[in-house]
Amino acid sequence: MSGPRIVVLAGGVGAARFLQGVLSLVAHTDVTVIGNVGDDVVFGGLHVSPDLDTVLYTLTDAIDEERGWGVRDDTSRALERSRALGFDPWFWLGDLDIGLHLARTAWLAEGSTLSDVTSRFAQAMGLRARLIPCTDDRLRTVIQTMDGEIDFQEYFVKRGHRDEVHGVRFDGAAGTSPAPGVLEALQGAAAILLAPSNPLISIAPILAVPGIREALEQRVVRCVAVSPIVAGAALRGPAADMLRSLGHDVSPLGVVDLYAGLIDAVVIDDADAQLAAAIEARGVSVVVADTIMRSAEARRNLAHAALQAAGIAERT
Ligand code: FO1
Repeated sequence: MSGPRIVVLAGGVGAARFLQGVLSLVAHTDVTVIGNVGDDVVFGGLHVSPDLDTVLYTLTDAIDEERGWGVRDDTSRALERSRALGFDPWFWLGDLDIGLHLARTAWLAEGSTLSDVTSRFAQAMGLRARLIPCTDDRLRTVIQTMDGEIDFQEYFVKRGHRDEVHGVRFDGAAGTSPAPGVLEALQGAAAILLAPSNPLISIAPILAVPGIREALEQRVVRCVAVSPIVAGAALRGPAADMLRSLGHDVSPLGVVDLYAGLIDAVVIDDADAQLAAAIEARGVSVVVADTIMRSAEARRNLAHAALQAAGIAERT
């Protein structure tokens, strides 16, 4: 029996952990995940889709939990060989992970779309939730710094996200279309959730695909965001520094402002409870919860808070 359909806009690690919570509460086949592709990279000729893969590996229990990305217990023999040959493997790809990128790269070269390839992986790996890239077209996040424009993974991994960010651009976004099923999922949803991902580099690229932001603006169901900012800091990654350097408030308030017109409610951490009144003054209702997601129980509780804010009663 199918229940209310839930659509989640998702980045990488935080989103994947939140999705584990969602899938512990609702039927997997009722969930559609729309994933970010702005941080995709072609490395050593292989097409890597870090955010899609992080969701796929996490939800199929293959993830390296400690790092939050890549395959658990993976080895690095291929990269060691490449280094011995004089290549600089600055982007770490484990041997098992490389197997997936080989298949993706080959199938894309044969003319398959990224969403076809993603659904083949999902099926082969036993993922029953639907995972769709936001677009099948080329969209790349570019970071503007003092040294000029830098590709996302070069900024994030090679340069250790140390550059001050002066701007973010989604190269190619204007010419993209939503992947098949994206708009239909949004239009048929009983609730839409924005995962606790970086609003500037994980959710914004998804919203930059023409049609997706408009679908959210025209929603007839509730849309709930989970703040990735807690007590003035990001749970992971450069979100706090980026918000600051781009002139946004480094708090759930800054996140809510970035989502103006797109959300009806936000889940904020207990540590930020004092911001509830200021957020509600902007017409966005607030649910206060533990958003840290240390354990399976915490992920489930956070998902429960978001679903409740969305007006969804779970079946379990
Ligand atoms: N993050 C790193 O900090 N260093 C890496 O070498 C690295 C490699 C990598 C390979 C595959 C993959 O799926 C993710 C990988 N990540 C790595 C994480 C990735 O750069 C980020 O988590 C996301 O792009 C940010 O959302």
